[in-house]
Amino acid sequence: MTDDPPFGFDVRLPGGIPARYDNHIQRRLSALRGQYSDQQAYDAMLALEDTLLYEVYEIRRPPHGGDLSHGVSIVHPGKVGDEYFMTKGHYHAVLDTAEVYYCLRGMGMMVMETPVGDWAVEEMAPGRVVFVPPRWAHRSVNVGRGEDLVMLYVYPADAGHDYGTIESRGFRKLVVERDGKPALIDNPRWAWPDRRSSQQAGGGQG
Ligand code: PAN
Ligand code: ZN
Repeated sequence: MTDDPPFGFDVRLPGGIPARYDNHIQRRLSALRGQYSDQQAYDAMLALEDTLLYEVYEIRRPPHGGDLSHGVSIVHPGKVGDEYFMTKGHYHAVLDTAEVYYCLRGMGMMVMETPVGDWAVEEMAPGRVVFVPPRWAHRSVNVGRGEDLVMLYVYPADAGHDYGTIESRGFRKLVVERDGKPALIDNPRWAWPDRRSSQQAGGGQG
């Protein structure tokens, strides 16, 4: 618990950089190693430049259950092969914590899934809110043409981040460009989390 006084700040468009923030994260292509399905395109792009994919302006709050971390995420436009620029994506370390996103600018997809393999994708456009329920991993994807995807987010300050699960198998669905439009395809690298090992274990029973 802190005794911080209330505060307000502007998020001016089109830039979307909040007038107040505590921390600025920049994530580049090298941070998404292994996440893009077209490895050749990834390697070729990285050889040229470690391109800036997205930025987060964080209003950090102490990890207290009643407090709310928030900020603005900006995913830049572009593709690796035919797969759009996207965030790493994560589960919250405290799995039972939700998040709200509000799209201020651009066109995007929020790709979500649960530890038992349920998945969902919600479109993002200016003025649209997406609610990410507790237990749902989430990744934002910029499907716009040449425009930043700017979103305000709010989540419990004690949620924390678990990146490892997504790093190891990715999301179940990938967002790629097909005939000039975004489309969902299955991620060949993805595998059933728990069932795989239990199927193998039960394989001898016919
Ligand atoms: C967001 C994300 C932000 C960047 O603040 O952290 O969009 O995505 P990655 O953290 O996956 O790199 C959020 O969901 N916080 O919980
Ligand atoms: Zn989150």
